[in-house]
Amino acid sequence: MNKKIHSLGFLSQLYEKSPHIRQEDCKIIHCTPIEFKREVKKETNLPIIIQSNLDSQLSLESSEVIRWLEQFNDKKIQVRIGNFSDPKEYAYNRKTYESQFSEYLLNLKKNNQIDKIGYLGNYKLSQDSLLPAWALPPDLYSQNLFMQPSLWLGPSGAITPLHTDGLDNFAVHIVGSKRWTLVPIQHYPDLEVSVPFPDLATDLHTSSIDLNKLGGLEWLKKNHITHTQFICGPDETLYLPAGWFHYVETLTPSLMVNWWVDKAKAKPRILTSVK
Ligand SMILES: O=C(O)CCC(=O)C(=O)O
Repeated sequence: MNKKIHSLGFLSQLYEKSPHIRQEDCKIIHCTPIEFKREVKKETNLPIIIQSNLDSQLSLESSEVIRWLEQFNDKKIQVRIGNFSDPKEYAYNRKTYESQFSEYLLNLKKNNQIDKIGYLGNYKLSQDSLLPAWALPPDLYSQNLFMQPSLWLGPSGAITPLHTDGLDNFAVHIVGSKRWTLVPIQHYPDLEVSVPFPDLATDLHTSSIDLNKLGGLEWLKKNHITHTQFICGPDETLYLPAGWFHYVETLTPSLMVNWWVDKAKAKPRILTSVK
């Protein structure tokens, strides 16, 4: 096993400073937006699901969603294809095809098959994109602490293999549900990690463990890797503290917008205050 802790980026500092989380304490916390700041101050470094008070009950067919997505219709997009759970394809041999947003959306509605249409993951929204309240992170921090958000749109079966981004993340689930499997950064040395784009993305550290092939939770349990797994869905925002490894499976056709905290403006885990 590659036990190396790559000294690139902020991850090595996070690794040094993160509290050790025991399996019995590794669970997802649920709270309201108001309770969130209080939860975060406890510095447990645990992920939190924030239940929105909007109760928007949206689907890909809702008129608000259709109207919102229309603004992207003419955009050219790169859609991920291939073996989604394969870490090598994710990190090093990523395959994409070019499409137009409107065409992809139409295909997604007609044909919910990952091998036919692929996954529009991490589509960066431009500065002039309009964002409705149900796509925003909880109104607790100044909007300018966040980087431009990304949109994730895809059918069931879309998988993002195990990796960490080194940034605090608010993943706003708008339509559909995803299963998240999380591993705290203390297990960095056990996860055969590499940095696929050292010049472009120093904070993207990917694991070569193919959780899909190895049997997911069973593999984690067998190897005594602390972990938690849960499903996150509409009107919920996952707060994922910087450093957590995540493996994400789309369970039903899904639309999500995620907001990374810009570390040039706020230290990763400002929320839990890594000095
Ligand atoms: O939803 C996904 O497929 C992956 C999301 C992700 O990796 C992230 O929000 O950092």
